[in-house]
Amino acid sequence: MRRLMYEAQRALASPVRNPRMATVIGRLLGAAFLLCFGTGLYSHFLQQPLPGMHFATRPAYLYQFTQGTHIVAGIACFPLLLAKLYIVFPALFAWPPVKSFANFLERTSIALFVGISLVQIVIGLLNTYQWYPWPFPFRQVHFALGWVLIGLLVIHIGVKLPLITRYWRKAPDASEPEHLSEAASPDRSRNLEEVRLWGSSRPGGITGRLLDYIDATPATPSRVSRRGFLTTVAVGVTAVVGLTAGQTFTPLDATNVFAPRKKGLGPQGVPVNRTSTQAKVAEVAMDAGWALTVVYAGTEHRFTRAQLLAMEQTEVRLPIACVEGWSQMATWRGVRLMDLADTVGADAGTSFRLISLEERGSFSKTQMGHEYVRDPLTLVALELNGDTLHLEHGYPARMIAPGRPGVLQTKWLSRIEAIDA
Ligand SMILES: Nc1nc2c(c(=O)[nH]1)N[C@H]1C(S)=C(S)[C@@H](COP(=O)(O)O)O[C@H]1N2
Ligand SMILES: [Mo]
Repeated sequence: MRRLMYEAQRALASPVRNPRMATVIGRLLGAAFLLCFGTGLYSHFLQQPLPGMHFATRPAYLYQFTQGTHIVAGIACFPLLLAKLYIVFPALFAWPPVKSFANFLERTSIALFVGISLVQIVIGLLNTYQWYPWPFPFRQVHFALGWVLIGLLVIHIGVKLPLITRYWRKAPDASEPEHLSEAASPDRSRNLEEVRLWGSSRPGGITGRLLDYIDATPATPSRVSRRGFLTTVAVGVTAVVGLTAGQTFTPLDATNVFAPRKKGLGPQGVPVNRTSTQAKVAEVAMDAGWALTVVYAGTEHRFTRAQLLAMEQTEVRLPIACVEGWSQMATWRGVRLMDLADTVGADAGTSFRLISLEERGSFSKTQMGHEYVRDPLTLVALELNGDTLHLEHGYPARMIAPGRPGVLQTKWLSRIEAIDA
């Protein structure tokens, strides 16, 4: 077995399967992971703030930028992770599989790291297509796995630190062991001889045939050159990013072929994530008796659409920036939330709970910190892109605020309640 594995490693030897290349790709992958983790934490806490947390409301495109980065970096992980696995693949054939307890821990942590990384980027990608072929809640699991991965990343870097520092800048030269596998032995002919003897004892068996194959395979490593490999990885990353990033990054709109959302497609030129039918609000939202209820200090204040339209109207340019990575700039018109808050007598430190006509759904009730309430760009929007707000965009009124995730831009508003401090 040992010899078989040894020869398998030898057959897999390649100029790109070396610690230097593992370091080069590993750095990029590590950077992408850290970007995903940082932007992911930010997105998570915006949606589920810890007590006392406050956020920057500007620049208005802040969340569009952080979440766009999250998705782009996550998508780039696909070719990078495949490249990394390609490089270290021969290590699977190390024999014995476990040499010591430390070695066992190292290999187990790497197996977990690889497996969980794959799960993380796959469920993240499927989430951007709103496809959930699993029984668990996406957001909580994605968040928890993020922490696990950061822990495993720290362990991985710690274990590999000697290799990483050694190959951080330097290309491997002839005096260094070139390959990650142990099979870079100069003693190939003697080995092969033994292998042949051993293999021929099982003629026609799988082992025998594999050994015949290895025997017939020249010792010269594969012809994948370092430059060719790096070019392939670069083309892969450019392709997956270039063909999707246009969903949030306007200059790439023309090449947005694979992303789930396309800029400008949808009623009033804005995509719709959840329709009024899915949210089961079509009827109540069109009811002529609708009024927005604002609750402060136990008193309910009702505002009909006509009354809201009679108040001072403000026009703002703000994006819808969905957690799923797409975003769309739009022109909104309506009443400043600040003005409504003043009208009901709320003070500057008041945060609000936003309640939708939608009865079910995890974002039918959300919270808005006072920093957003008091931002002059935050509107109870009544119009979108020059027309009455479309039912699918939240008619009769929706919230729009700078720097917030799409999920918190509540459509089909029903009530706004002050939260007791
Ligand atoms: N009441 C309610 N508001 C909602 C949602 C929802 O499901 N219900 N979806 C949110 C999400 S996830 C996004 S990205 C934006 C999308 O707004 P749009 O459909 O007008 O583009 O609305 C948000 N507002
Ligand atoms: Mo969203």
